[in-house]
Amino acid sequence: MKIERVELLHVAIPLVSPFRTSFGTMTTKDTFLLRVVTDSAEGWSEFAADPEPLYCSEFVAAAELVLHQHLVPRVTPEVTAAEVAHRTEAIKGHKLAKAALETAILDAELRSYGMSIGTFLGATATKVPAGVSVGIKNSIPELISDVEGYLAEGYARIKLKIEPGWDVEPVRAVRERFGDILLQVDANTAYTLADAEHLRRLDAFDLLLIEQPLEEDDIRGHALLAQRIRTPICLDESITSAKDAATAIALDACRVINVKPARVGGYLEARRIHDVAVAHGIPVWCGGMLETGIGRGPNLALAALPGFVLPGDVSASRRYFAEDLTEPFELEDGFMHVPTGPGIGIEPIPETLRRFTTATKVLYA
Ligand code: OSB
Ligand code: MG
Repeated sequence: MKIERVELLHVAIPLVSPFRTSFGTMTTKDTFLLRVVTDSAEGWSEFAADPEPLYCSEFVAAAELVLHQHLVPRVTPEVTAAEVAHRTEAIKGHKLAKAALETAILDAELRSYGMSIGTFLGATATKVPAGVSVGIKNSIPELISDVEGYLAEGYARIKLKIEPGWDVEPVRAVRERFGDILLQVDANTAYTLADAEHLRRLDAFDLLLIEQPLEEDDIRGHALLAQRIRTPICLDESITSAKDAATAIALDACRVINVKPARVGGYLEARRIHDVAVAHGIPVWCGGMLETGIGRGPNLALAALPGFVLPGDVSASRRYFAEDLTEPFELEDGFMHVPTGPGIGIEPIPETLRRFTTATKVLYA
């Protein structure tokens, strides 16, 4: 497949409400899309990180530079999606930037074959149960009211963001008020092993899992914590490859894995993590990064693989945005439908994209 043009489009889309985590508060989805034009089809992707390196070390400006100067030159003019990781291997790190590049090329390639990404990855479901990630709130009543709204909409699972000072009490309040719902928490690395006894108090609430309690590079810490709490540990930030997943599983550092395609360099590596996890009997679920429809479409396809046995952070467009860049993804009886069209199965609405685009840059022509 011959690449003729690569464009980077900065977009800024307001969130319906601020999203607060242990690492910061987001009010706008401020990122970029990649558009790859080839001799046979056009492909789209979305960069998953933010303007500031708070969730991970990558950020928008750095990704733009590394794509322009180091990644795009290595894949042009002729490449297949399967070759992208290999060709860019010499460039250390920058997995989210690599994922954006590989995904746009994969989208173009699959569109040229008329094949959906779900079919390509091995999806076995046509719809997937949707969870929702609920940010840190100013008060427990505010949290209860938000969770009540999401449950009324039909979400199949609630994830509460936690941090020191906002953990046991909000979890207790939600459990007491809503009873036997699927409930889990995400700390985004906010604790240390010294907090083990405190975190053990969460064992009383029968959570599905606690996501990434400790630092990203602390696999051993997670293994030690796992011996001291009953709540299953799920890793997010720590897992950046199938190799990491195999290591974490072998060291008993996690009993569940959050698979985010962007964090691991793309959908091909995400599928390998799924395969490693399935081989070890480790359940996985599809994480999210508050993506627009461009990121959500392919995430839904991944979430339809058979090892994705827990509801993912794949919520409806309206949970994030009053207006999405694509036709909105909607919740139906607690499920989200997997796109079936060629490639990622969704594209930006031109007029909407134009309104939300703040700058365009040609990376290759
Ligand atoms: O840790 O899973 C996370 C959003 C941005 C960055 C990191 C995370 C999240 C979420 C939201 O939890 C998931 C979503 O609904 O997209
Ligand atoms: Mg997380």
